[in-house]
Amino acid sequence: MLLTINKPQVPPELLAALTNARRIVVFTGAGMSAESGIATFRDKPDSLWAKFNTREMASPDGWRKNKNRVWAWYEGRRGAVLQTEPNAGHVAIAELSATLQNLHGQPVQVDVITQNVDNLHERAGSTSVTHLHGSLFAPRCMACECPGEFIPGEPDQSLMSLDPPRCSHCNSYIRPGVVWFGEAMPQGPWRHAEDLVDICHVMLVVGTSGIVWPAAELPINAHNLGKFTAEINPAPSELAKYMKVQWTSSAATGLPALIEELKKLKP
Ligand code: BV8
Ligand code: ZN
Repeated sequence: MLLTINKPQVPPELLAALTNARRIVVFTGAGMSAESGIATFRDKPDSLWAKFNTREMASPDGWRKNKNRVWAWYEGRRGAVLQTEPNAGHVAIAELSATLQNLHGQPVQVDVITQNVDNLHERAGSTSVTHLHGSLFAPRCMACECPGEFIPGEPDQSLMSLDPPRCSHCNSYIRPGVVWFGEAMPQGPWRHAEDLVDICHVMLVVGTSGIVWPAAELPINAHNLGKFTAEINPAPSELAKYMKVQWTSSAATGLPALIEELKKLKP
């Protein structure tokens, strides 16, 4: 019995837009890392916000009330990321610039803007990655903001409570280096992301529900600035109405298929 894996049909208008682009932004959310086994937040019964309460786990108030619970939870998430690998989608994004440059010989800049706090884009080889919501790998002192050190060794994902480490400068608590709900967006990455959207030709939106603000503003700005916008998501998101192309596919199947089709194109 011949098993035919039906390869996703790459939208031709997306191929054309990419071959003419010299600056490409890839805007990603939790769906980008889903096929690496990292839980998303909303779209599945076992998604994080189905099991945990954002106010308790991802807010300044939750940290004030129960630091040990919150620290253990983020260390568990860091452990999960350390135990997995970038998927074929992360790898395809890291290959996009070279693939296009081989096609037409012109320099192409690909910038990733992510809501994700994992390091899978970097581990896949992407060199321009802007984290809007911080990182699991950038703990800092909650008082003097100095970078903090993790307790050596693999984080134990089963712990429900764990003392946060102390700051070597002021002995205050080290907190997770992420942006919690109700916290202002770090201005450096935010401004940089806004600048990248202003100068891009194409924005690929991969694996986000487009529910969290102000991050969701960036794809909408790209649309309003007349950029070519395309979404890759198994289910149309809140952003679908701002997309020129809504491609019903997954990160780890759609993006590699895109690279494969681009490699077939003749200069
Ligand atoms: C702030 C870090 C003010 C922590 C995160 C305007 C309107 C309404 C509400 C607000 C508003 N403005 C502000 C708010 C409040 C809030 C907000 O947006 N609330 C939402 C819930 C309505 N925003 C904030 O609080 C922001 N701060 O506003 O501060 C302020 C200003 C000045 C001074 C003081 C304060 C800060 C928000 C940042 C929160 N931190 N993360 C952590 O990770 O624990 S957000 C976190 O959740 C992620 O970073 C990400 O951004 C978001 C999850 O969304 P997605 O990534 O899209 O994931 P989701 O699960 O929802 O969807 C997955 C998608 O993937 C689905 O579409 C699915 O179909 C798709 N998919 C699944 N599998 C695949 C796939 N796609 C492709 N391939 C697959 N295989
Ligand atoms: Zn300190």
